[in-house]
Amino acid sequence: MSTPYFPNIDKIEYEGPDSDNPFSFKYYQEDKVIAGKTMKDHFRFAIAYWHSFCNENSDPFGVGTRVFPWDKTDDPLENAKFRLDAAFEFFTKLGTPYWCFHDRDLAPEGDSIEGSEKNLQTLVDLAKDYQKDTGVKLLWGTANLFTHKRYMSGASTNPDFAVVTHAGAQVKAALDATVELGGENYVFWGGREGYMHLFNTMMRRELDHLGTFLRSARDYGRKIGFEGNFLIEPKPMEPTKHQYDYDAATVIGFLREQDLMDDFKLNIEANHVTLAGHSFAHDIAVAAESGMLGSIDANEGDNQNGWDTDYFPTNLYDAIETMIILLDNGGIAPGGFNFDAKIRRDSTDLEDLFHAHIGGMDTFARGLIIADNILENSNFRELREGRYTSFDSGNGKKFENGELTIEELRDLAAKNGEPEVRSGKQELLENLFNRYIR
Ligand code: XUL
Ligand code: CO
Repeated sequence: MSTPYFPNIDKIEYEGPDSDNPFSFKYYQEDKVIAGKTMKDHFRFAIAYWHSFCNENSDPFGVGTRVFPWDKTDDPLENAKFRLDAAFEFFTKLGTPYWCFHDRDLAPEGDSIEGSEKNLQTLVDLAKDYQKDTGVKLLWGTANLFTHKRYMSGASTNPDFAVVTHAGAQVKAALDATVELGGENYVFWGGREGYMHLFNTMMRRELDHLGTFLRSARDYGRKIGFEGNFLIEPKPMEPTKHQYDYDAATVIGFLREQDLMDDFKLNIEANHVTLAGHSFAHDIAVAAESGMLGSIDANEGDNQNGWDTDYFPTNLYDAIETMIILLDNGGIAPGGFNFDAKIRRDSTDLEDLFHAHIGGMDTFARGLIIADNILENSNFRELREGRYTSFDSGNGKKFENGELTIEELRDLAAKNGEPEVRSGKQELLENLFNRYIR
């Protein structure tokens, strides 16, 4: 590490909820064991390279507001090296064990395929040394198949095959980079894979191209020794009006149809799920209960508007709900919690990046403590599972096993008469949940 980019900030330590030091964790204590695992292992927190180190926070109405001290020269490749240095200083000061990147965050595009590959390789070589020196690991890599104008009508679903070949070149290089850096997962977010209008779209053809593309990426990844999960990150809209990877249930159906269930899982992003009209916990549950939960992009939307705000997560209630599902699921590994979140456009101090991540990590850590307390010390599970006891034995069990015909169901209804009315106890459960928030 050369220059300190965050000279006034030391390593962030746990000081507990009573500390008034904003540069300390109030709940996240990496070695604290909860439900048989350290907090570090529960979360496997990762930093999103793009938002934290590349995104200058421009919006459709104005230019960027963040000034990056690592943009020291006019040469984008040289700046990419300074950026890497700043990023690893940040990771180590914050104490997050993982990071995630897109190919183009790490290194600028060259003026040919070979030029882009060379730029990426230069940065991968450097990143390898930083990873070795700091112990920070790569949670996942991905390819940016949406910024360049050639991808304006999609990447692997583009109606022009020539564009598909470029997407292939980029994914190949991004997979090479991920494997070389020991990445534990590889992500596909749909980017512009979707459509703006059916008038100019052959949807079936595009979906099949997406499946074929993913199978070829999978085959290449396995060939070069990638053993981790491939992840699809659902999102219903933005940038296209309709994204093909709409939500968890849609993606699972697609993976099943395209024979990709063995190699792919899902990377669930909170704000994408809420854009699809669900709660964050809904898609976590859909994925987990299908054995398809791969990883999480932790962030938050805004109840008052309908786009991808990528706020840092501060909603404790959502965090508790998520952690209850994860505790039941046996955790998130080999995935993790990547903060796919950005500081606000007017959060212009470099240190704001620390406040944002400290807040996100503390929110989930506190959520974990409360979730574990609810599961261990309340009758939450009994109340939920108790509603289903009629399926635990007798004819209910037979039905669950697929051993009853519809005629037999009819005869049982006729014989047993009107069922007893049984309360769902929602309000009781909501009150129980709130009582544990302390
Ligand atoms: C976009 C998004 C991406 C993916 C990676 O909404 O979430 O940053 O996580 O391409
Ligand atoms: Co994301």
